[in-house]
Amino acid sequence: MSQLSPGFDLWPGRLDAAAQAALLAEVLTAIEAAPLYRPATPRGRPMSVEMTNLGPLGWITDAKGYRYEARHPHTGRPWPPIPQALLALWAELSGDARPPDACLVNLYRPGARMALHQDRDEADFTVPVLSVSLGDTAVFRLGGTRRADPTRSLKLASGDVCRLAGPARLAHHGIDRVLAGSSRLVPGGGRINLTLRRAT
Ligand code: MD3
Ligand code: FE
Repeated sequence: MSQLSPGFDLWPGRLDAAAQAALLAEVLTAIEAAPLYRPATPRGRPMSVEMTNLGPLGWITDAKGYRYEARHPHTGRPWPPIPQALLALWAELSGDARPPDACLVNLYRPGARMALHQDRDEADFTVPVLSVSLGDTAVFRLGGTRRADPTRSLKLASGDVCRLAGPARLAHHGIDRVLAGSSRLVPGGGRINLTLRRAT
């Protein structure tokens, strides 16, 4: 594990190839029940990232704003459960005794990106966020609590796990781009990011 800035911990290759394939298979099965969709920002701009969620609550965005909801906005059904392997990873690495209640699934097909933002729709910012990367390598940007703070760029590869805690929990961050063809894990190409959170 390495700490690249206060509160930001990275475990490169924390999941080996077999663990990545097993986790991806579970996520792809869950996606059959809770299809990926392309959300729109509150201002009505479609995001380039496709999303779905796992767990009791899921993060959504639409004309009404950003929030957590218990049901898929298109199917109206509850989100599928968070895979056991992810709950075990949270128990091992989060440093938080209570389990996550939300797991956002982001799919980046070639050309998708995520603008610099903060994650602040959760009730308690003392609870860390844990992120798992699968598939193509992403160029990730990490800044500070203030939008104008300097940023650094680092790569997140398949199997990498990172934790955002303490001062990094409210850091600005985004995905500048995804390196197409850098992994063969995701069918059709691309990158899947799983973020475990406690929303409540
Ligand atoms: C830093 N996801 O879902 S993961 C997001 O790769 C999100 O899909 C990106 O930003 C992705 O909100 C980045 C790494 C990450 C996740 C949550 C964070 C970094 C974070 C929360 C606070 C600070
Ligand atoms: Fe984020």
